[in-house]
Amino acid sequence: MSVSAIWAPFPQARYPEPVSEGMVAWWDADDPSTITKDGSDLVSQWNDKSGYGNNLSVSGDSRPLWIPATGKTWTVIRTDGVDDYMQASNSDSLDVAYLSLFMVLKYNNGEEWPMVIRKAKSGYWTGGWGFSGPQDQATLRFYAGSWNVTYVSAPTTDFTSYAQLTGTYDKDLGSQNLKLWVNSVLKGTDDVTASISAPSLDLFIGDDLYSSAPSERYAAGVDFAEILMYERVLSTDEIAHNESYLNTKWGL
Ligand SMILES: [Ca+2]
Repeated sequence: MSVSAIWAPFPQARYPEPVSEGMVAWWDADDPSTITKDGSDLVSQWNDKSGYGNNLSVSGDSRPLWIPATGKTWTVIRTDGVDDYMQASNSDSLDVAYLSLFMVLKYNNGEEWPMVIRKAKSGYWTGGWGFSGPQDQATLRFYAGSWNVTYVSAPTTDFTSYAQLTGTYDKDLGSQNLKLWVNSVLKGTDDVTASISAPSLDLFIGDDLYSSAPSERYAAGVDFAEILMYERVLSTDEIAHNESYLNTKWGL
């Protein structure tokens, strides 16, 4: 028996694992074992790999589309920018006081005030944290506390190709509590000390349900590749590790 025959059944790791300490959600669109879809590739569930069971789900016309691997990208989950979203029920683990967020995504289209990811505190505009756009969609904002007051912006054109973003929020810093990097370049900081803990509302990607009618929702058409969420602020070395993991994995 040849060496290759002995080892062939064992899959080789393609990249190192992300930091695990403090991870409360891990959605990986390139892991088919986490995705439930129908024969039309409409996704009804996208499971969390953190161990906390913060699974995303949705039904009916709001199901996003699973996109098979093409070119340098792996498989991704695409919200249509019309009515697609996914929702993770509120949980103790998602109710964070500190935050590190890593995402790989591409922005395709959306409505005014497109909402990419959000964990609101009370009412869809209020409190919590998220990554969303203003009315003109010229920028996308990583915000904490208040979507229209305390945020760091990046041009939406940063995300018209696949990009990696890192956002951190440390409520205990005296200033520069909120930071956003895109492709490892710091886009800015903001001073905010508001609580982002969200005792009651669910986490959403692609859109949310906290407005009165579908016509008043804020859909974002996004190719979601991977999302990592932590309940603590990762160190500089840990951030570099996760960015290297994501950039290597997704060919950025
Ligand atoms: Ca749809």
